[in-house]
Amino acid sequence: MRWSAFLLCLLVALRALGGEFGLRIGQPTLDRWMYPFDFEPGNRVTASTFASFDSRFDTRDAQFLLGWDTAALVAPKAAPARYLLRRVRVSVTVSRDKTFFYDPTYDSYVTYMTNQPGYVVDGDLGRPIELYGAGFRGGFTAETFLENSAYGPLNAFTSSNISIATRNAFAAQFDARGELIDLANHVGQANATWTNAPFEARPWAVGQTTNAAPGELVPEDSVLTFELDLTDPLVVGYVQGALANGRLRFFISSLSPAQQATVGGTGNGGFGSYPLYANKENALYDPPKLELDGALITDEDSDTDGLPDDWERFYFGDITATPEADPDGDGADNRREYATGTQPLAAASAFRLLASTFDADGQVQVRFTTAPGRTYRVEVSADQQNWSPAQGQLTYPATGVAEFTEQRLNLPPAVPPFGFCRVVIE
Ligand SMILES: [Ca+2]
Ligand SMILES: [Ca+2]
Ligand SMILES: [Ca+2]
Ligand SMILES: [Ca+2]
Repeated sequence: MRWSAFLLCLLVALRALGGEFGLRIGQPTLDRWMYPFDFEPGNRVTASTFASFDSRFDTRDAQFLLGWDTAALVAPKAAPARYLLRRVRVSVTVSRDKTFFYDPTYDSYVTYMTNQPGYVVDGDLGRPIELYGAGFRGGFTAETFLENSAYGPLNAFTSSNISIATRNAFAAQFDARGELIDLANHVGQANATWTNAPFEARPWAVGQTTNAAPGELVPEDSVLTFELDLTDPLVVGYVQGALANGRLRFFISSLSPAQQATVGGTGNGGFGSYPLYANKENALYDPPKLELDGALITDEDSDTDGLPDDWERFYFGDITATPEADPDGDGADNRREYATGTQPLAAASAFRLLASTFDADGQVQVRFTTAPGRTYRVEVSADQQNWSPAQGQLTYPATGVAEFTEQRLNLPPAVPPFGFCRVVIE
């Protein structure tokens, strides 16, 4: 009794209330094979990912949802920008021997559209296994969607009444507006209810293994490791928001060919060559695993220099950094790097205005770099005294770059066009 009380205290003390954290969670809170015809969701010992080119089904037909609840290990409910990340890594164990070819690099969507214009032959054997964020619909959220929640809106469905793009949880990526979108049908799926144009997916990670060379069949018990792309502020922002929420959710998805005939659709149907992974219910193989290293930044500032201790330690290892210094020589001193959410030891990471122009109609366009966990708004002024918010749209045309276009002119253009704008970072 005494011993267990002590253990409890120790666990509480280990939870990161601030400062560095290093999670090694060898068991997910939930894992779910997200496939329409999984009639025992949450209980299966294996999950697979594959494509269907039958127009009745999502092209990314079988997906694998993974979730880790983190609130017991990293304090939730802080502002998302306070969670700084060094590494986010997910790994899964392959539970069937040599059923798919190892491809460690992304294949463009055009390599799947075998009988459509624009088709390009896949240049390397096999299909990559990809990791993405998780999106929810049908009233579900990361809180409420569980291992055994309903697949979609129908209580009972058959292969003829199920419709595409209706699954309640789906592999998702950020679109140009910075919103999470379902990418189940991005390679040119077409039917009466789905007429969207194809688009490129951008995996947050592609599964890597040392158990096979590219193009070789992957043996049973291989570990596929997904190292998250932390150069994308939107992806980092997703993980930050998940830690603040105490629930981290990812999807594994691949367009590996499934063993079924291609009915008037596109793609390499006909031969099964898809992977199988062990779920946490599987006693024979290691379960999916999360490794997450970072720091939670609290306000504590022992040397009262305006740079929080945790921030200084995260980047410099101690608290001797000064706000005026610019150790990476990018023109942004440490105070500014901290305020704008950029990295003080990386010259490529700094807030920069990349362009500010009037177009032919006198509409303002501003391009600038972005950082994780920050929001941006643009204000305009004729005299640099009175500022008003610009009405317009923020888009993310490239990784780490935002573009603001004013939709309704607040400031009539002078001749020649002249005015001031500023970007406010929150
Ligand atoms: Ca390939
Ligand atoms: Ca300080
Ligand atoms: Ca700097
Ligand atoms: Ca920098």
